[in-house]
Amino acid sequence: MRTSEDRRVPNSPSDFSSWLARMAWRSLVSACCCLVACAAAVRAADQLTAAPAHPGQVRNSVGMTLVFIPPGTFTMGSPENEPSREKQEVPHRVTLTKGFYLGRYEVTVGQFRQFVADTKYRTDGERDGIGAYGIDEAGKIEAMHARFTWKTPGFEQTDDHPVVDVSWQDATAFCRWLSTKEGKTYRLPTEAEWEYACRAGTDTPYAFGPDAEGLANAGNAADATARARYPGWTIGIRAEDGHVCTAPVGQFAANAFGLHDMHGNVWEWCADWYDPKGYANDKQTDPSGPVAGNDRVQRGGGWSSDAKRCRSASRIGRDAAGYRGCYLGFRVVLDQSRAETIRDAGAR
Ligand SMILES: [Ca+2]
Repeated sequence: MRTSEDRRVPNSPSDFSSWLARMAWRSLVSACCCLVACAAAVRAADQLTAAPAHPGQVRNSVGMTLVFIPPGTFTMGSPENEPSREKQEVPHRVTLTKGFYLGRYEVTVGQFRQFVADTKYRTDGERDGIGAYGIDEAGKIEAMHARFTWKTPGFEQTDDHPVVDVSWQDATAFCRWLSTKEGKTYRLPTEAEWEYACRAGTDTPYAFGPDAEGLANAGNAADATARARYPGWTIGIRAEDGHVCTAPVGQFAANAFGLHDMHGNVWEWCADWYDPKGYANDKQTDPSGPVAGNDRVQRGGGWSSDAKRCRSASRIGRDAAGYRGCYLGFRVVLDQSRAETIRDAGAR
């Protein structure tokens, strides 16, 4: 604000210099105040943008944390200029009309162990005696064998590691058990829900940007750590991510939704049947995939995957009962309306 002193007309050279200096100082102070105010406004706007549209998360009876994912519209698939993309990643706009809760982490060995202890469940690989894929000492992924199961995939796993060597049917059996146990609705995410959650508002190849080397911070994939242990490996990022096989869940940076390990660690089963031709017949609002098929969708890539397989849009399909990989697990969705009940009941 100008004072009467400022408005007074200078009537000598020295008076004029003094007046000019005073005005310059006031202009500088005013500009600084403006910058501070602008920065505060930007910070406030960022906080508003980042603020969840719904109370953030719930914790369930098996110690699983699930994060609320708000409804929204996004481009599913990859642009035609994305490096290493595949034709099947057809870009198309998809709207999800309902929010949902998604596991912050992949389902762990410890959580799967609770399911098995409660039900005496035997996985497909244990029941049919064919077992699952495992890895040998040289780092070769071996053919499925009875010695490889979710308890013995060929490498050390603690209760905090993601469960592997489970079929799609095993994963959905886990969801049914948890639904019955809590009187809620747990299920695998649809493929659209999975990609929407993985992208968390981004349209780059990875949720952290375009450079695959960022996986060293954001996702456990094939890397220099694995190549040092398995010299026969030629794939992976140049950097070290510190993990040869699976990492305990939550070791890598979360995306903007607060989800960990969407890129890498283990491939994750989705609910949908897999259409290798892309999304030609899928609806654009709350899509749930083809009505029938031979395989179920897997997303996200795993610890033995090259970076391109860990991209947000990358997808493959495998047999629902017969395929069990030591780089393949899952995470679960809790339907929102049911989650509200948990939150209202005061769950942590
Ligand atoms: Ca790794």
